[in-house]
Amino acid sequence: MNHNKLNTPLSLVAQPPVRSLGQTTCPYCGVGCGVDISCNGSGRSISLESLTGTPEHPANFGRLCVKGTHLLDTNDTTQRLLYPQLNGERVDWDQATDFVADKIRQVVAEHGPDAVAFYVSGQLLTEDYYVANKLMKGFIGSANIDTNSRLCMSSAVAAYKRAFGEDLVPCNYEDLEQTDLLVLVGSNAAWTHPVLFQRMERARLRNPALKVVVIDPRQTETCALADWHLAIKPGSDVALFNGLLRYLGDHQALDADFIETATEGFAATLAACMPWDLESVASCCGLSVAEVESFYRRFAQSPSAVTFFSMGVNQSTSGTDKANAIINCHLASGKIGKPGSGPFSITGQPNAMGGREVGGLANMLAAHMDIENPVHRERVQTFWNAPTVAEKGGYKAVDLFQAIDEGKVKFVWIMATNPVVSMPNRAQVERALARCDTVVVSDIVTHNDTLKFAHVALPASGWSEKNGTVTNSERRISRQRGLLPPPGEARHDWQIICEVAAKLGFAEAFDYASPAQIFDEHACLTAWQNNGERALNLSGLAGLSPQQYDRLKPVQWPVTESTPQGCARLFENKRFFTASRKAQFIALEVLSPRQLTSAAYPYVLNSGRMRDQWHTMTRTGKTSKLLQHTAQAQLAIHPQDSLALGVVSNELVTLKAHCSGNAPVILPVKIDPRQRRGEVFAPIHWSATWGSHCTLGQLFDGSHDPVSGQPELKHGAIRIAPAEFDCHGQLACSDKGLFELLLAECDYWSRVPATHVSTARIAANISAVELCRQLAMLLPKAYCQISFQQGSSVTLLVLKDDHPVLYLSLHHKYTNLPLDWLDSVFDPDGELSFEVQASLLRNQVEASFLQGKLVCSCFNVREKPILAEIAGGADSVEELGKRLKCGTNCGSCRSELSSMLTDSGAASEQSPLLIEGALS
Ligand SMILES: Nc1nc2c(c(=O)[nH]1)N[C@H]1C(S)=C(S)[C@@H](COP(=O)(O)OP(=O)(O)OC[C@H]3O[C@@H](n4cnc5c(=O)[nH]c(N)nc54)[C@H](O)[C@@H]3O)O[C@H]1N2
Ligand SMILES: Nc1nc2c(c(=O)[nH]1)N[C@H]1C(S)=C(S)[C@@H](COP(=O)(O)OP(=O)(O)OC[C@H]3O[C@@H](n4cnc5c(=O)[nH]c(N)nc54)[C@H](O)[C@@H]3O)O[C@H]1N2
Ligand code: SF4
Ligand SMILES: [Mo]
Repeated sequence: MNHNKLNTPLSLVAQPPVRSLGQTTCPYCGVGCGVDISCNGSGRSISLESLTGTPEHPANFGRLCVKGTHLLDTNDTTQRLLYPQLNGERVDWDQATDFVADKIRQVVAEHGPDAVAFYVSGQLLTEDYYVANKLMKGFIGSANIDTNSRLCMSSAVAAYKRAFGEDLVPCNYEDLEQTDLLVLVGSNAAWTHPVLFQRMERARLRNPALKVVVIDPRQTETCALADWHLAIKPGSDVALFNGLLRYLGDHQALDADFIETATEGFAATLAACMPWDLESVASCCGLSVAEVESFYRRFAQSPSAVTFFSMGVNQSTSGTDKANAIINCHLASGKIGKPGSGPFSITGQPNAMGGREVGGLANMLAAHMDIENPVHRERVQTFWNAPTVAEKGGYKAVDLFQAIDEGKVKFVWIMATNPVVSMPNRAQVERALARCDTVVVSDIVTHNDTLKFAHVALPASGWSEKNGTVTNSERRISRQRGLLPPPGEARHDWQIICEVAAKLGFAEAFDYASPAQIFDEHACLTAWQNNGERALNLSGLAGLSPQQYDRLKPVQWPVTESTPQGCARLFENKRFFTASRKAQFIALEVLSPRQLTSAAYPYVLNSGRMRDQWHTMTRTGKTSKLLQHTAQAQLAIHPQDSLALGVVSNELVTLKAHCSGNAPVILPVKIDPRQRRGEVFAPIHWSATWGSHCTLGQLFDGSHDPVSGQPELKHGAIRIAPAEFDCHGQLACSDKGLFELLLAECDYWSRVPATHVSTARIAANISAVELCRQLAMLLPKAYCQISFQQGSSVTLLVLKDDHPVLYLSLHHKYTNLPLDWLDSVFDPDGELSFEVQASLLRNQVEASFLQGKLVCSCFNVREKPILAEIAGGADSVEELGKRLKCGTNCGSCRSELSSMLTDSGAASEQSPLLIEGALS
């Protein structure tokens, strides 16, 4: 007998690896791509080994963008919130939820239910969202539950409701491939919905007749696909589409039969468009008459058209009107309810649509029923068996933070969103949260700008641990499956909400054993007393067994007896969901943005997304791989404007608005001829966690659309001036604690993390020599310091056991070493040669490292080798892929490769964007 084996504990006996396939959904954008994950092990000792797109998922057919491709690189448990905290101290769950429930009870007793609010997120799963909405509206008895989706697609929701009687997105992704005309309005899909953009590219190749129009003040990467780019004056979209409606009328391009049988309000709407002839439109939109006319002619003549719209439409003080102006044109030309046609609002977040379904906005009830409608209220209350039901709409996001600031709301529970960064009027949001009696934050990370204000921090489970459903932009419900156990004591959002509900005395109504049960209740509610009144009907998904729920295949709602496999396209029968069953035209006035430029604030501030980052970077910021494309926030500005300001590329400028608060925003300049003059663009992702002056939200004043309540986040009015600092520099330090200590000494800092070392751009109001002396005083005595001074510049290299711990270079004007070279110097496995030390001290780098910026993150291909191949004859993206592999994996850089080819005049005739094996 083998005694050794007998004495070995069971867990140490080598077990054969258990391999399995986990199928789930990407947690980022509203495309809703399926991902396949190969898992190893079981129970608590499971690991996720590799990830690919799900070949059979109808949203992506196997493709993923760069963010999805790198999901596993950001999924470790570092920086995860692991335990509940009360005023910064670890407590157990019972203490935390007792505290939350007691506070809610106390505030309701003293000030009424409207003094309590939830601020939730389109990144919650439908099941989380459902219980949060049910608790607030049916049991606490207020409608004060609003969501970051207010900042995202509430204008589209309001427009759909006005036109169709219900919040219904008529189209699906196949329409993008079946259309003859694709109009992208206020969407940078190449970066923000990359897998859909790849489908558009492919459609373009298959159908040479397909034309693409991009309507965006900036010339974005999306324009690589465009036949026409209309660089519209910001905020002027209503004029453009009002003009289109008039043009359709003037050129016999109306669908009179459809207008007559399926719509109402056409005559008044057309009358409101009469002032908008070609000249007036061109002048209002800052375009030429020829540009306007060629777009109009194409729309009028095209047998089908999809208008794909996003934040350039929604995030506006006339966002709802912009969306209705688009819808009007589709109704008038009958380009709706048929293949390849329709006004297609594209959602940003993975579950913005699911949130809409459960009614997670302050002006909705649940299952597309209305708060103002007493029949709906009664119906929902009875279904929930609830003690009460909110009788009027609650505070919408901007008003909510104002109400907190005014002391009207005394308790707020924030879930899965980072409003201190993402809301406009940051100064007010910070003040409101600092004043609020109780701020509860459920999040997955230990630090973000909002958690700084939390009295209670609750650790939620994250993607890869959560179990439930999400609905994408084309109404497709997909399962997100929990593959890993939540780390530490983290719990699922729905569990946390239900536990608090139970402690409030509502245990019976929140006694769910699993997300499957919650989903079932939601599906039943959509079907309950529906009678064809509401399109949102999931009766075909009611009563699923836990196994059926677990195996649920992606399906587009409505799912009913008549559409058991789901429904790809709405309104094919020309029946809408208004009282008359007819679609409504909305007559629209052209209004200017509210935060207007003036002599004091002459520049228009536009803001939006970068290719590789997700929102406030709590996840995508964790891997240096996703920071290589854009390492730092920059302000894109037209060359003439930078000349007028006297700033050159990479120099720091200060940005101020009338609502700025005390400190300015400070960003380095990126000179970009693709900007319109007088308009600048900044990315939204960087926050106070990332830099001392990266608080963009303070520059937008909270002006919002009167119908939807959606804040304007594309049109701030700002003043720009060169930032005055006496010294500028670069800091790299491998000791994280020391790094933070040093940053705190600088007047300006902005993190640029690398793999082996923390680095930052810094600046101060003292001389380089003085700052160096001050920082050196904070260093441990045992370290070896070598410094080098030349004129007003100074460099400092600090070594421990011959390994670099710190590198600091300070100058009167900013210069920096390339990040990847610096990073390689700090590689703990590398050797620091004398030559490298000398280069560092002289602030120089060997030429071989200067390969330009990273273009393809998957294969680490940089700008210079690509340009060299283009110079050497590569004339298509495909050819570049063959030579360097760039663009052949996730494809996110292909539009950029295409731009590089076009810029260098090398693009071949044939559209260069397809790669072998893309979507079939
Ligand atoms: N990489 C990445 N992808 C994302 C996200 C992310 O954080 N990172 N977030 C997701 C989310 S939640 C969302 S909502 C979507 C947003 O997706 P998009 O809406 O595509 O992205 P944005 O960059 O916010 O803005 C789109 C464009 O609107 C333009 N614009 C500004 N003003 C106007 C105007 O007045 N008229 C017109 N026609 N255009 C205007 C801007 O110049 C910008 O290029 O992206 C989703 N996808
Ligand atoms: N200036 C400007 N501002 C904007 C925009 C703009 O274009 N310009 N866009 C707006 C838009 S469209 C959007 S959608 C918002 C997005 O803005 P936010 O929603 O505020 O940004 P995120 O970084 O996505 O915040 C999500 C938070 O939830 C946490 N989290 C992740 N998963 C989970 C989970 O499962 N459970 C819990 N409890 N927490 C989780 C993350 O760590 C993070 O802190 O920004 C808006 N703000
Ligand atoms: S396009 Fe990218 S971010 Fe969006 S769902 Fe697909 S993989 Fe995720
Ligand atoms: Mo969004």
